[in-house]
Order: sequence, then structure tokens, then C-alpha cells
Amino acid sequence: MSQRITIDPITRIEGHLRVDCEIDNGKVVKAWSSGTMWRGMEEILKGSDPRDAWIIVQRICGVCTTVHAIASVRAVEDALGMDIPVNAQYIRNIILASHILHDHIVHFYQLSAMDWVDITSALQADPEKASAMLKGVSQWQLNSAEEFRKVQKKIQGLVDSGQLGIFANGYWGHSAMKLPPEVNLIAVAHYLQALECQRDANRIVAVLGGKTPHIQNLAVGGVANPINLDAPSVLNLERLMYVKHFIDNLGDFIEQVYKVDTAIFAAYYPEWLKIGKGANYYLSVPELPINGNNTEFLLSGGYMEGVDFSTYRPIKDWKDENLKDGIEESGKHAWYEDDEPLKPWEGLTRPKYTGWDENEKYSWVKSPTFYGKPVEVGTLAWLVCGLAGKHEGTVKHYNEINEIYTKLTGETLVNEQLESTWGRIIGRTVHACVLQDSLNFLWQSLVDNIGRGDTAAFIKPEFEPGKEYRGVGFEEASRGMLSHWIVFKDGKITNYQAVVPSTWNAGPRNFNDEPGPYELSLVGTPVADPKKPLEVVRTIHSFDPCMACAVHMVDLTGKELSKVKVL
Ligand code: NFE
Ligand code: MG
Repeated sequence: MSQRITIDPITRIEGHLRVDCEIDNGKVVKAWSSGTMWRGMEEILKGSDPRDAWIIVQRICGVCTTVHAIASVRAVEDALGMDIPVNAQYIRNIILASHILHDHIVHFYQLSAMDWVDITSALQADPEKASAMLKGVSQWQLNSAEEFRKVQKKIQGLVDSGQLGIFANGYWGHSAMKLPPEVNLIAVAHYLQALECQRDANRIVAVLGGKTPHIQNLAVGGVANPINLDAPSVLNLERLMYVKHFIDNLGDFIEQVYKVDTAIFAAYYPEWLKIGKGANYYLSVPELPINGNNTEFLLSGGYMEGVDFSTYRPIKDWKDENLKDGIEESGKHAWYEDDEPLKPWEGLTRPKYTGWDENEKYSWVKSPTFYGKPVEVGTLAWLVCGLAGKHEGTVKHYNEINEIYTKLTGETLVNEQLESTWGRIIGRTVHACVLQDSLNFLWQSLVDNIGRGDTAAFIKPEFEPGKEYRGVGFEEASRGMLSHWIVFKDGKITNYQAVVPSTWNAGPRNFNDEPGPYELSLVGTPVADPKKPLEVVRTIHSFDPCMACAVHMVDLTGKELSKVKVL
């Protein structure tokens, strides 16, 4: 007999996401993904000065703040056809990479680990055995039996007090939890250590960006960081060394903890390397430009159908017409007036709330498509495109995770297994490793360039009166490909559309009624207990949803838009 469940809201994500599933014979057969909050950023921007847009649009989200700011200045610079100083590229890139590292660490440990880890089982673990398990795969100094004993004591204290605090409301004791007590203990220890480590990533953003969240140092034409190695209160040698110290700390944690835990978890959850495949098309864009005119990048991008490497098409830079031409958004199943797919420069955001109806409109998230197809963006897409394109760092770090996996299981991961819930998480870890390498490179490049006497960080943008400008700013953000599309004339924005990673992945059915990536990824997922749909949450969490970004809309009347039905 088929059954319906509604999970509303899905928690440990940013914003409000509702997922409805039809379950038949213990498996999901159909799913609907709904963004349930409404805001209005794209409309607010109309009439603003394009040079101010970045500071407004980064308020789309309190999670991926820097990414919208940077995409926005890139869009205006693209419209003006202007280059920026190389120091500005390095500084923006260091901010972006650090920000994404923070995001990935928090996703793995704070937002999704508790879907896989049974914290109460950690109390049964033998700390000596936990420590011994990590010998030979990790050199992290906090993997000692003594450290694990301390963590066990902490958990015992929480359990005894009856207040699990940050660990309350987990699916403890669920039949889908498979880790042995020692691995559960390791995971909880690293959860707590990750809280410390992610701060170092944020500190880099704050030192260079002036504050975080929501950096203050951008400008159309570069950055507003005055550079002088010997002067106080500017970007000087002391601050650069401070940044370097945090980059090094992050490197240790990512290599010795995050990477190793990823392989260990995968080894204990091999079935999740078969469940959770989303859309059949993958898209990522090149990121971390290292010259002033955006023609050379540290990270590659591309398009691919499934994991058929013969279909891989590299995207060399953001000017690629095939990339720009393929992107459209439809509101057919979303609460907007306009059903027909529109190109973002012509895009419209006219809200029209009609209630939740699975056959009509059921989400505030629009449905983006690439040449009419639903496309998955994000770390899984980025990983498979990087492997197909033989991106050196991607291949290296992926192989290293695979080596640990082989040590533990005697098996080797194959590409088909990456199209899965756990594949998405592996992709995120590989992305973090590659970003970490990039940070070292970028920091050194910045210091060397300043050392050669180049302290330029800003070029004044020039605007021609009466001319209509159009530009697009692409970015490979934490959750995947982001693009900001701007049209302006005489210093005023006439249209602005953000096509956001979580919009691509969380989008409802498209103009041709095909489901979006979240919806597709849930089909076939086993659900042991429909009252505790942990399995559904695992797959949705693997995308790292951000609904503030996906909708960039908020209901100003405070009206309740939907109700919790089950769970
Ligand atoms: Ni609000 Fe975001 C990222 C953007 S959303 S987190 O990464 O852009 O998908
Ligand atoms: Mg939008």
C-alpha cells in the first residue's frame, strides 16, 4: 500500500524546505521538493546603482555570504568588459576558498554527520581501540585514547544531565545507523574539533574582508584593501602571516581528519554509494581565476551526461557562449506568474501564491534548466567533471580517499558509485582538499606579487551614459554553480536575476514536468520507518540545501505558508 509523508521543515539546513514523498513497498516512488519561504531580493535591486548591488545581494544568504557578493561584482565587471588587478583576484579568491572550506567542514560535521553517527553508541566504545583504528591512516595528534576518553566523558555528562544540547533530536538507535561504537566516538570527537577549526577559515575571511558574515572589502573593479607590507592598519606583512597561520591549521585538519573520516564513513555505508542519484546531467564552472582578465583558473569546470566520460565537455572560461545560452528558469510549478522558461537577462520574478498543489504549483523555488534539462550542480557534478577532465588536484585527492577506502574494505570505488548520496559527500571533501591546496598557492602568489612591488588592488570602472550594459558573473560556490545576471543603464539596474546552486538542485518539476535533482535523488530510497524518514534526510542533506539562496524571497506578512503534516 502506498503512503504519503511530508517532512516540513527539513532541519540542519539553511531556511525552510519541505519534502513530500510517496512510499510504496518501503521505498520512495515519487517526491516533491518545496521551498516554503518567500523574499524579494531581485525586485529590490531594480533602480539601484550596479556598484552597490554586491552589498545588497550578499544579504540573500547568511551562509554563503561572500559568494553572492563576488558573483555580483563579476557580473558588473563582465558587463563593462573590464579587467581587475591580479592582487584583487588573489584576495577575492582567498576569501572565497576560505569561506567554502568553512562551509564544507560545517556541512560534514555539524549539519550532516549526525545522520550517520549514533552519538549514544559512542558511550560503548573502547577509546584505545578507536585510537588504534586511526593509526596508519591519520597523523592527527588529537586521535589519542586519552582524547577520546575525554570526549566520552563529555557525552556521558550530557546524557546524565538529560540535556543532549546540540545533539538533541537525533535519530539515535535508528536501524539505518551502521557505525561501530568506536567510529561513532571518533566522529563525535571530530565534530567538536571541527567547531574550532571552521573558525580559522572564517578568521581568514574576516581579516581580508573586514568582517564575516558579509564582507566589506569588495568594489566593482577590485578590492578595497590598501596594500603596504610595512604600514599599520592595512594589508601588511603581519596580517598576511596571520592568514598563513590559519591556512596551515586548516590544512592539517582537512588532510588528517576530514579526508580520513570521509573514507571511513563511506566504508561503513557502501549501500549509500548506490542510493541517491539525482539528475542525469552535471554542470560546473571554472573557479579561482588567477589573472586579471579571467582566462586562467585553478579549478576546472565542465558539462557531462551521467558518468560517461566520453560526453564530457570542458568549460574553459565564463565567456563560453554555450554555457550562457543554455540557462533558463521556469515558474510553471513555482508560485510565479510566468510559466514559460526565460533567459535570466529577460527573467521575471512576479510572485503568485496559489497553495501547495503537486500537479500545479508547489514551491517558491523556480526551476532552472540547461538546454531544457534538469541539471545537478554542486560537489558531485564538480567531482565527476574534474575526473573526466583530468584536473590534477581533483584526481590526486580523490585517489587518496579511494586508497584509504581500499585499505578498509579491500575494494576500490568506481565512477558509477559517485552518482549517489555518499558520492556527493566525497565530492565535497575532494573540493575542500583542492581548495586547501589552492589557498597555499594563492597566498604565495599574492605575497610574491606584492614583493615585486605591485600593490594595485582597484581600477576605477567607467560607465558610458545612455548605453545598456548586460553582464553575468559565474562562480563555483559551496553548493555548486552560481550565476548573477545584470542589466543596467545610466547607473541604474533594470533587471537582476540570481540563478543559485540550491535553485538548480531543489527546483520543482520543470516546464516539461520533469522532476528536479532533489526529487529524482529520492526515488528508490528505502524508508525503514516512515515516521522517522532518516534515509530521505540523508540524501537531501548530501546536497547541503540552502533555501535562503534558492528562493531569495521572504514573506513580509509573516503568514504561515504550510503546515507540518507528519514528523
Ligand atoms: Ni545560501 Fe548558496 C551556495 C549560493 S545556495 S548557500 O553555495 O549561491 O545554493
Ligand atoms: Mg533567482
